[in-house]
Amino acid sequence: MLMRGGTSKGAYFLAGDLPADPGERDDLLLRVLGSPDPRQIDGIGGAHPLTSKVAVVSASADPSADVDYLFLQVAVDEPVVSARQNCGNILAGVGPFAVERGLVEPGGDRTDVRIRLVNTGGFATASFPTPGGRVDYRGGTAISGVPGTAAAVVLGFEDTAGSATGGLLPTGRVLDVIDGVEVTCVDNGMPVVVAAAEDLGITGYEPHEELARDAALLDRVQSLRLQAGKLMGLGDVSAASVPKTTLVAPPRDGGVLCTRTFIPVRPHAAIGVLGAISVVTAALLPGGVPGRHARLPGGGRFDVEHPTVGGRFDVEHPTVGGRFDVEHPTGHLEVEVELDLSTDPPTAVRAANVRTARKLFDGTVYPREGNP
Ligand code: NQM
Repeated sequence: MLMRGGTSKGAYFLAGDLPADPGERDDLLLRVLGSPDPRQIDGIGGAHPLTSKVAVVSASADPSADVDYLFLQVAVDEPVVSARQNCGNILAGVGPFAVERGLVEPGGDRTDVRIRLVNTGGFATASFPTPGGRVDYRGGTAISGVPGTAAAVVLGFEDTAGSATGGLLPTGRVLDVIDGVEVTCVDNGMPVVVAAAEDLGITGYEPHEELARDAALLDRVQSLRLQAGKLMGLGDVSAASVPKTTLVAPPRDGGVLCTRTFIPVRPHAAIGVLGAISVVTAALLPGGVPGRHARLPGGGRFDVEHPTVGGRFDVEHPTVGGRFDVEHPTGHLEVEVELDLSTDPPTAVRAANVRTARKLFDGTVYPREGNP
């Protein structure tokens, strides 16, 4: 089934319809999507990382989950399929797909599907309308980057900290200096290197197309993420889709923070779901880079010095969080994030986001024959 999930698009498969051997599976998926080829002309990929994605879904063996979701990023112009990251956008289609394929019984007017995130561990619950026992994709929810409106798919996340790296602060610090630039390396569902846009010589308000033409900037982003990858315990990330890099600036359109994100070096027209959750997490840590540029609501009393993140927090009310509007090149992404600062490192309590998804096509795909 071809689905739009949030601001991404991908091919959704039942695990049992794909080869069990990961090498054979990846070889097939490259041919299905049409990679490697910058136009993916001989496959169903959309010639962009955000439209060259795959979800593999199966009933979960974990008693606390309904389904398992494995996300695969199929590179566009290289013969590479990577399972090293989550995708919160493609996740939005997983619950509806599970109901469409009969893996989950619809639960009345709305159905909640509990999803195990196979790539990284952690869980998500997707809640969406199923009136009369059928998924209803129609609705009044607009998300920026998608024309029109559709039904809301409400996503709640648990256990996302250290998704690919093992820790919320994978370097063990809230601040690192790479190439003379202060960065905060964070992983609350997505490993991200966060730096101030001004420290890389841009305002942070440039259109993403302009950033894509700035070869010197892209070289600096690549250098930052290669070194950050090592510090974050990810090893050599030259061929990996993580970590992402996000450059931040003060908000200028009513949000809490303005962002320009690179996936991993190509500028994103928006920002990923778990990417935004991770950047907001970093902004909530008192000693981190993005907090200096963010306009965070509330604040609260900070009484005690935190050993790792430096800032002070209220021991009686150690939970910080709320709903945050993140500005990106083409609009806004709203995420909910809650952290407990009384632990060291801080604990990611929960996160949430509203997406929409839509079934686009259901049928038989005919992969190109031969080697990718
Ligand atoms: O961060 C792009 C996207 C994503 C990932 C990327 C995502 C997420 O916008 O949860 O959704 O970071 O490669 O779909």
